[in-house]
Amino acid sequence: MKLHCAGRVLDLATPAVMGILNVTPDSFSDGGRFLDPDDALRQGLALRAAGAAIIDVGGESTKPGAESVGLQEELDRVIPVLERLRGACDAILSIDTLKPQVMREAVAAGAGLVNDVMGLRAPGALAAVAEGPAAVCLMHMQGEPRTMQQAPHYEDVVTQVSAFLAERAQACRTAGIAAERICLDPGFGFGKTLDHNLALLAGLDSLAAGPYPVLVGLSRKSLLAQLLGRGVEERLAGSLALATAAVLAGARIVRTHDVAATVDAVRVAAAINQAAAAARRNAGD
Ligand code: PT1
Repeated sequence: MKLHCAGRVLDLATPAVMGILNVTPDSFSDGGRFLDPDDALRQGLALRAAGAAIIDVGGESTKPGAESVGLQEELDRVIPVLERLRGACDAILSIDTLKPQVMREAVAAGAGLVNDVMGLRAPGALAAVAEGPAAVCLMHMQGEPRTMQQAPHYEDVVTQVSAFLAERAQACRTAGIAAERICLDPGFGFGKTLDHNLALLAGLDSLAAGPYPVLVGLSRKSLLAQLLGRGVEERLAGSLALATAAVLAGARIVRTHDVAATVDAVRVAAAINQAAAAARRNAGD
């Protein structure tokens, strides 16, 4: 499986790690640390050195309860960081945004992937991606960040999330975005209870069996507080367990704060997947 990101081809035969670079004052685990563009550049280079194939730059927090930021504020945060990273780092750059104008300017500044937790539902977002060369990550979210955790409800979370993502992928294709430019994300923690998140992880193999690569973001999320009772700085082991489970189920991109440790977990899980594929070939099916 491959993802075509603005002239670069990301080979996902072995799963890739996406490192998180938050340029926000309020992100849930590292808010305010990389607001200065030169600090953000250093952090981006560190994520790359630790093994991230993709660096995901975000200027608006979408964690539960987060408030939105204005267009100019978001541009002022992310564009200088993308411009610096483009010149200094060979990772694929990703822009985590909901706003079509940020998508456009970020791609012009070097982003090869648009990571949209709204799945390009904002007016003009499909066109903003279609007119450029970047890939897109379509994520599922029920509700909006400020209120999405108030009363999440599904009849069948795996079926509904899969149907939503299939519909958004089709909307992209209709807008002129090639299949090779699309990846999908079930949106762990976005309008989901603990049971919903666990059901999605347990059913991830069915989404991963489809035509599009699957990205997962589980790093340090509050489902680990619910499962383990741990604070945000104490969730590495739990996050690695979730990343391992996701790759065993077929996830191709893992979004994380903790790149070096996650690269190891992903490599272990990928080796198990390869052994499973070899065993299937030997059995002749
Ligand atoms: C994600 C993701 C993202 N998550 C993609 N982009 C965040 N593609 C930002 C909690 O429960 O999963 N996929 N961009 C961060 N969002 C959250 C959500 C952070 C929930 C924390 C929680 O703690």
